[in-house]
Amino acid sequence: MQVIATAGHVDHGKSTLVRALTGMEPDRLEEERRRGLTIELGYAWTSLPSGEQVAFVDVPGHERFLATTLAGVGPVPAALFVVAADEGWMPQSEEHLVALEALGVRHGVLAVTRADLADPGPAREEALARLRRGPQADAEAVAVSGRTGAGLPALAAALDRLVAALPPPDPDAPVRLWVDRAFTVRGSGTVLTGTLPAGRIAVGDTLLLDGEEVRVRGLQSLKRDVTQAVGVARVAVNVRGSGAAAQAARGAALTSPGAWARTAALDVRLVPAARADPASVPSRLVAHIGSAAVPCSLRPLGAPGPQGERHARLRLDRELPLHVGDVLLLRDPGRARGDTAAGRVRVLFAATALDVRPAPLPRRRGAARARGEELAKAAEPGAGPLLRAHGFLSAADLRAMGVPAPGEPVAGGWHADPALWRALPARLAEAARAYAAAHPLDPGMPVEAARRALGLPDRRLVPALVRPPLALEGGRLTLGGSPGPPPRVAEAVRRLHAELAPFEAPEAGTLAALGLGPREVAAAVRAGALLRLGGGVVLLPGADERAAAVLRRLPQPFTVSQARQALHTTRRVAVPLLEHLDARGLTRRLSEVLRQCPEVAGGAMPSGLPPPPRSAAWRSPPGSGTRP
Ligand SMILES: Nc1nc2c(ncn2[C@@H]2O[C@H](COP(=O)(O)OP(=O)(O)OP(=O)(O)O)[C@@H](O)[C@H]2O)c(=O)[nH]1
Ligand SMILES: [Mg+2]
Repeated sequence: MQVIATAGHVDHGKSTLVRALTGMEPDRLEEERRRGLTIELGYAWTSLPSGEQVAFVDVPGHERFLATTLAGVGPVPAALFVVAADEGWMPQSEEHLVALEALGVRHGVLAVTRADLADPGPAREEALARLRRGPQADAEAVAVSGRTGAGLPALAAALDRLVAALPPPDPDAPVRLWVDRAFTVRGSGTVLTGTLPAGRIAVGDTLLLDGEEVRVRGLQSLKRDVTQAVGVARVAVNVRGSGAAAQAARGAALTSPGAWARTAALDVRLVPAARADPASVPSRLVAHIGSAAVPCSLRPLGAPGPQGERHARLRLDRELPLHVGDVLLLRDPGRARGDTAAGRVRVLFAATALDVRPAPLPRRRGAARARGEELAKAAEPGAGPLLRAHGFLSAADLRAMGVPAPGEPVAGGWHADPALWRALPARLAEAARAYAAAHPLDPGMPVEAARRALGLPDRRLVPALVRPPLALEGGRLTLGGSPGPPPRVAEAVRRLHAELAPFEAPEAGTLAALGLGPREVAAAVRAGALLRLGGGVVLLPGADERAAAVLRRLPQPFTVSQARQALHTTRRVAVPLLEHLDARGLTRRLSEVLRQCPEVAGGAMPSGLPPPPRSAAWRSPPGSGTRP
């Protein structure tokens, strides 16, 4: 199926032609029939000679109903452009053509109607000359009469050729159905109709209606029940949902979840419409896209370029689901009836969305111009310029913006601007060094602090930026190498060296007097300046190796008490020291009370040492009488 919208000046015979082609009545309102004027969008359909189905959205031509006309043309890929043989090119012919150009509707057929009333030749030449300068340059022209039926077969054949030439839409594209009618059916709830340009809707789908979840309960296409519809199609969707469904009206959008950026702010490239006067841009405009018409304000970003193109930030009065690359038509709502007869066209700009989630502009002077220059640099909208502006975008962000991902994410599903990503490891190392200098007692910069220091959106990015000698240990960034304890701690440890016997553990009071609180002790232990044993006991570094050497000289195996005496220390130190030696494999625990040094287990004695004294101690019953 294809969907085609009519376009053309009031009374030129659009509705008559649709009626003649389809046998269906596009003007459904009593008022329309009475006044002989289309006021609302009309819908009709038929099969072309090829068998292809085509649906028409019939728009009003009267200048007062331009907003309705734009809602009809907006979501549709092709136009049936109507010019009356007896009147020729008229103001709304011009205005509608300019609108088609701004909306990017490039496919169409020209019907020169009322050919029974006048020679269609002059009107045809005039119209084709104008069309050739615009988006419908390739349109075929056919002279017809809606009254006599002359030319209708030729028109149907031309429509067949038009339809065959239209690019096939992607059936897997995300859904965005701009609602052109919403009504309530007793017992079934809300029905939304619109032109589905691409993608697929099926009964049972969960979609978003203006951001709110709804379920598709039923589906019709051209008045027939279907289980699914694939764009291009005219569809009527029966939805179940809470608030949004009841309030839905023309301009609402039914979208695939996660596939569109709902936004009220966007940065755009403006191309002035033909014959628009861009010098006098009002500050309040109406933005048209699909069937939506949303008042908006426009803030220029810098001065216009050589072709009059310029950049601006649009602020919409309500959020719309948009992709980068979408084109919005900007209309001047201020001009009154009769205005266009003077040749003024109310379509001012085609605005192409370059960023649908722009960062707030900094308050400083020149920020708007700088942003405009940044936007001007990007030839095509896409991931590159977006990442340059945002630094990071998640895969989900890019999907919602409708932008293909540029290769693989750097980490955690994030894509990064390549230049920024290259610069970040050095900045991370710098931040870790600065942190270490500011927090000498900390074991390293916490990952979260690093994320904040670098302004990263996610802490999962931090590990991917660590380069040696920087390392990530226990959720902190360490500088690598052995930087030694902070100077104050080193000095205190030097004084301990002077005061303590080799296997003497300082008391808590001694440590405190030297300024070695728990944090300082921890820093000294990390730097290897103190050896921590169990039970809060600390010794000077290397005490374990030296103790093992002494113990090797004892008769094997030996008791805790024998070890304590040999080391000239207390039980408070000996017990955790032996456990530490066990853990390091320097002693082996044989029983509750006995240990030996592994090196001498086979009977070999360390050479060069005198045989151990055969003191009485080793013969005393293990564990008895050995307490200090
Ligand atoms: N003689 C003749 N009259 C026509 C022809 N087509 C339309 N008309 C008449 O022209 C008048 C306007 O026709 P419509 O089809 O309502 O025109 P329209 O373009 O739909 O008008 P709007 O929707 O209001 O913009 C009606 O009186 C039609 O009967 C035609 O081919 N021949
Ligand atoms: Mg009409």
